[in-house]
Amino acid sequence: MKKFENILCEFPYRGHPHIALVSLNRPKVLNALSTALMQDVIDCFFMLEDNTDVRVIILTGNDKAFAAGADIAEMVEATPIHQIQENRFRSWKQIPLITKPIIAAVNGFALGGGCELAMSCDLIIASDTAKFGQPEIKIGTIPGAGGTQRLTRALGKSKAMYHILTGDMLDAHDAEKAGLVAKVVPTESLMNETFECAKLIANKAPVAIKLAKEAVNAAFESPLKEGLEFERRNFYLTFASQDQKEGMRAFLEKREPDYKGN
Ligand code: DAK
Repeated sequence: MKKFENILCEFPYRGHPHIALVSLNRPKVLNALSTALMQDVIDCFFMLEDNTDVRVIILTGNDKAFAAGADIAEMVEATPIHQIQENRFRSWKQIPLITKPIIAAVNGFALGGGCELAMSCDLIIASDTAKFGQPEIKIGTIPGAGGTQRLTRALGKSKAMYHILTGDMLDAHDAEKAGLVAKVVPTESLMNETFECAKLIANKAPVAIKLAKEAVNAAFESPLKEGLEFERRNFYLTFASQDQKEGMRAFLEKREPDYKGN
């Protein structure tokens, strides 16, 4: 497994042949998302994407922070022209290219880019001490990696306005009530619960999982009529896979399916 400077990558995770764990690892700065860290994340995601044994990726931080945002020290003197010239944020745009499900396991702060990174994952499991927010307004800027769009879709306009215009954080239970978070669990069981969720996904047919992920994401990017058409095509496509035959036969034969990923 390749070594990265700013993250840890574990595969197989807890001995599971299809689950990988990626941990953000700049604890001294609450996992501030520097350009180098984000490059490591995306390089690692692509490495896992290319490994056909990997079916689910978990992304996490540490006890205090998932990530407290982009690295302010790196941004403070930036000019628009430098940011365009250096294309500093290019790795962010590549996250949607990952076709395997990514679960964010969030402990502590998920702020600014940290909240946006969690929202870029496919689902979020949060510890009961997690705090979400877009505090950019407090430092004279606004969200830049999807916060105004994804938080608004998750919370609705009024709540998103409140959090984005005041910079006030949202606790884990409010985030769950609003649908931003799939599940809130006690801090000490965050990784166990996330692993259980990853196992539930990893033992399904991998092609169907990818097609389902793609179809759910289409709900955010298309009008209903187009989204329904997209879903129908992906549904038909699952019938080209051996795993669909295996899944339905196993049901009728009252046994567990043995998915091969084809
Ligand atoms: N960047 C750099 N350093 C950070 C940091 C950050 N975002 N957050 C925390 N740190 C550092 C602190 O400076 C401190 O360093 P030392 O003083 O020890 O050297 C250390 O981490 C511990 O932090 P604190 O001492 O502040 O810890 P506290 O527990 O007192 O407070 C806190 C925790 C999370 C409330 C506080 O650290 C905080 O408010 N942090 C900043 C949160 C924030 O404003 N985040 C938004 C940043 S802007 C884009 C992509 C992404 C973005 C934009 C565009 N594109 C794709 C275009 C994202 C922008 C942002 O995220």
